[in-house]
Amino acid sequence: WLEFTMADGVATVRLNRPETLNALTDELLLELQDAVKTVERRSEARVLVLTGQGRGFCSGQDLKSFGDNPTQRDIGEHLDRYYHPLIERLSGLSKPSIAMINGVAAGAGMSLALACDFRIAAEEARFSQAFVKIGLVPDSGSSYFLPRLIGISRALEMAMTGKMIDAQTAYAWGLVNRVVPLAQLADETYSWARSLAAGPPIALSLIKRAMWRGSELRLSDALAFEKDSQIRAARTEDHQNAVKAFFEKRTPEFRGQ
Ligand code: LHQ
Repeated sequence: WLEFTMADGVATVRLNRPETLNALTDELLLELQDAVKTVERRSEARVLVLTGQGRGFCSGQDLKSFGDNPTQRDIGEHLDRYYHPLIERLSGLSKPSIAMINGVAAGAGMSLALACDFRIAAEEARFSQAFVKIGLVPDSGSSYFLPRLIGISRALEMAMTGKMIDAQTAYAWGLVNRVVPLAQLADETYSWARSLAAGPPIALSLIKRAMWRGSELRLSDALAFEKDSQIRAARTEDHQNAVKAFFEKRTPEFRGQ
């Protein structure tokens, strides 16, 4: 249910159930997990591009295959088995990942795009936290990634209304890195992907980890780090001269000492 191709150091994983806008079945989710594992393992794969076949990127959980009336326990097991390992592997991939968003991304389909490092969207792309429309809550990482990307207020707006956001709005909100006409989507994505593939793999991997680490420090750790920095800053002549200048009502001159 998906295509895996490799060229110029770029691995492309294409969801391939276009008749359902690439809705996620158990089989497809397991294939996706395997594909991400393969990208992690193969050294010639230096960047991952995730995209969809047809007019959709991904419409989220296949609502037909999931059954009519799942119990809470079923859903918990389902998430544990099919979604969580995938989202952790995708987000934790030691290589850059780009979601090439060719069309609608809804529910867990939007979560997949959020778990990538970059999002490049066609003008036709649309985004919905569709969960609430069927009485559910954001899952597969949406509650983690979305507020970090667009802020809590807009994340709540999307999550509580489920409303469709167009590509331009997604760009304005910082949800996607680029919006391009559909005809240029592949060119734009692969030129970006190839330049990442030519980058220093170890440094890229460390940068990715450092950025997430930085955003995940607990307040107490962040305060301790700030304190160390502040002690160093407060010892400088520049700081002492600036305080003096303040009381003397003149502009300080910073000398880097
Ligand atoms: C679909 C789907 C789909 C099956 C379109 N399934 N067929 C949930 C539950 C349990 C455990 C774990 O996690 C989750 C997480 C989730 O992802 S919950 C959210 C699930 N996704 C949705 O609720 C989105 C449902 N789809 C839609 O709202 C619309 O299809 C969107 C807005 C995505 C696109 O609308 P349109 O462009 O108007 O296309 P369409 O609705 O006509 O869809 C085209 C076909 O695809 C259609 O089939 P048909 O035979 O009539 O041509 C749809 O039935 C089918 N399809 N999404 N998720």
